[in-house]
Amino acid sequence: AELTKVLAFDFGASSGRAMLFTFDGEKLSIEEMHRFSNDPVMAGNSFHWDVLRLFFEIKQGINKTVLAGHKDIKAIGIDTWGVDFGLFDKNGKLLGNPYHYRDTRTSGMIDLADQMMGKKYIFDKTGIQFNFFNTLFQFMAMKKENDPVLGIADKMLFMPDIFNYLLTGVMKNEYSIASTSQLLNVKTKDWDKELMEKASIPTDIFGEIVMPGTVIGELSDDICEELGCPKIPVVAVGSHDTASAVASVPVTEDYKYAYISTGTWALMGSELDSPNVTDTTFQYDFTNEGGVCGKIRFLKNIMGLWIIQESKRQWAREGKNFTFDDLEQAAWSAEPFQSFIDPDCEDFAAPGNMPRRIREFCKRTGQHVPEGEGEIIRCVAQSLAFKFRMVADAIEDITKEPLSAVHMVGGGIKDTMVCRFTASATGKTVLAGPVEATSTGNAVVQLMALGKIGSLTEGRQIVKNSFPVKTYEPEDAENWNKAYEAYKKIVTLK
Ligand code: LFR
Repeated sequence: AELTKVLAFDFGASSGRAMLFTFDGEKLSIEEMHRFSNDPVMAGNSFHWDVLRLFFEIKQGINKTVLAGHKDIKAIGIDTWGVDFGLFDKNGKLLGNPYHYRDTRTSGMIDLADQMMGKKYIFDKTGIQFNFFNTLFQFMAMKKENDPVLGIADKMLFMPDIFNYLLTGVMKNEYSIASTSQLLNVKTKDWDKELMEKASIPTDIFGEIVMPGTVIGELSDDICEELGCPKIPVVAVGSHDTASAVASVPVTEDYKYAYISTGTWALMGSELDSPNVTDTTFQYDFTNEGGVCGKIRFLKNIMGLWIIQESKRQWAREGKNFTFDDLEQAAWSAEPFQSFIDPDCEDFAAPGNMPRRIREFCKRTGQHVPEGEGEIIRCVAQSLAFKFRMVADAIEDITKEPLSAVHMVGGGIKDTMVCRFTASATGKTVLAGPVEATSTGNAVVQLMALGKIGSLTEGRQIVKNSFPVKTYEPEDAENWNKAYEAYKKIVTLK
């Protein structure tokens, strides 16, 4: 059979990778060509992405792929986390370092926006949930600080748009990533200038929106010269990582399910054909993000494995170098259901000493205070699983249809404890896989752009044929249900 190779770059908040996908017409195979850490830098009280370093890693990834004998890749696609962006002057030069979405300059901006426009107005226009870090609030913070860069900015590009531009010289704004900004109109799928005017932010720096599957351009001559490669097309994929991850959910039959794209974040929701922008959705603070092939990602952001990852980093800073396996072992030996946290409480949003903040949360809420790492991890993992239950209940309440299964995809499924807990907490079968969800969805859209895959359904069938899916059934329903009642006294879904 004819083989088609594409290269998918996927950037997460803490690492990135270049994955080579080979498609034989029926199955995909995957090979890691390059993996690198993504190390944001705190400098002068601001938290930034090291964007040139990340671009360097893209070039490394292409070069390694070429050197391994894969000059014949037919396309390249890039996805990253949402909302963050860079500004460019009229000569096409980058103005400063993009900010990390966890930078605190946006604090207070949701309230300010509420005063200026009303949250309901913003939600009705955009269909997007209120995350303090949304692009809208980042611009409002720049405006409030009189950031001089705003005066000379000519174009705004989101992170994946930046990399596409640096590779091809072409500036475009891809739809799925643009939808995360809270500046896009959910109905027209184009920039909402009226909203921008009301928010007193620039209206003329936003570019042409292109849909996932659009060819942005080819590698520039300079890049080809530098890397010794041919003029490979660069495809705008579902360039928001979550859009790519959802595209890989291996569902081929028609049944109601929720997906959870797990990693640092857990994005839980369902896929819709059109946006759900109602009072109920607004109250639940669900989001309608843009997906591939015209789909809407109706979901909620849940702070996923972030608290566990950050706890591990804290223990390392204290000289205790646990592996994730060590932590899982310790958690299994801790007492179940002793205390709960709300993973989405703002206490846990910024990096820092999570074990201390968890203890403080439990103390403040009159619960058993978890001590060792086993108790801490068990507390976080169970709290996360119950949050999934809460969101599953909300989806069922909004759509008035029961969910028959939960599909978990992404690197977070390596945490088998959380997968098991999710099945038990939700009382639903969990189907876990693919683990490389984001890069797989990225590759599927590239292959669609190349005309090798005909539809999203076909793509999902191919993913199902290609990668393992592990099943987890609920256990110990009685105790989990009882504990859920206790959890609901501590945590509410807002
Ligand atoms: C996941 C993700 C989420 C987004 C968050 C911040 O990696 O892209 O979807 O809300 O990061 O951008």
